[in-house]
Amino acid sequence: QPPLRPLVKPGSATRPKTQRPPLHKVILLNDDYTPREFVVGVLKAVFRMSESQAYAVMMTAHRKDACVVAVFARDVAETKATAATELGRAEGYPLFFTTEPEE
Ligand code: TYC
Repeated sequence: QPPLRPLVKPGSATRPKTQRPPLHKVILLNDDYTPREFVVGVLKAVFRMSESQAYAVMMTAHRKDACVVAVFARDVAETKATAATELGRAEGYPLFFTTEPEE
């Protein structure tokens, strides 16, 4: 007689799917006043982007009015968006970052 083999892979029937927190996008909005180089500096400082990454994101926001910067857990997205917006505000610029849930 062949050995009896389990019908169900051990563990697979009862193991719950891992829950991941929903991600939130940080979105950079264009404005007419904040200098391009300042936007690039904020992206580098707050989002740890390289000069070329930051320049590309800044130019996309400039040309299309908005650009997704990155996605994070909600609290991280909100903290970074606020910190980046505050850097502009401290210099009197209307630079604005917002957040929205991903899909
Ligand atoms: N539009 C600004 C200018 O021409 C530069 C800028 C780009 C500002 C992107 C904000 O999200 C922004 N000085």
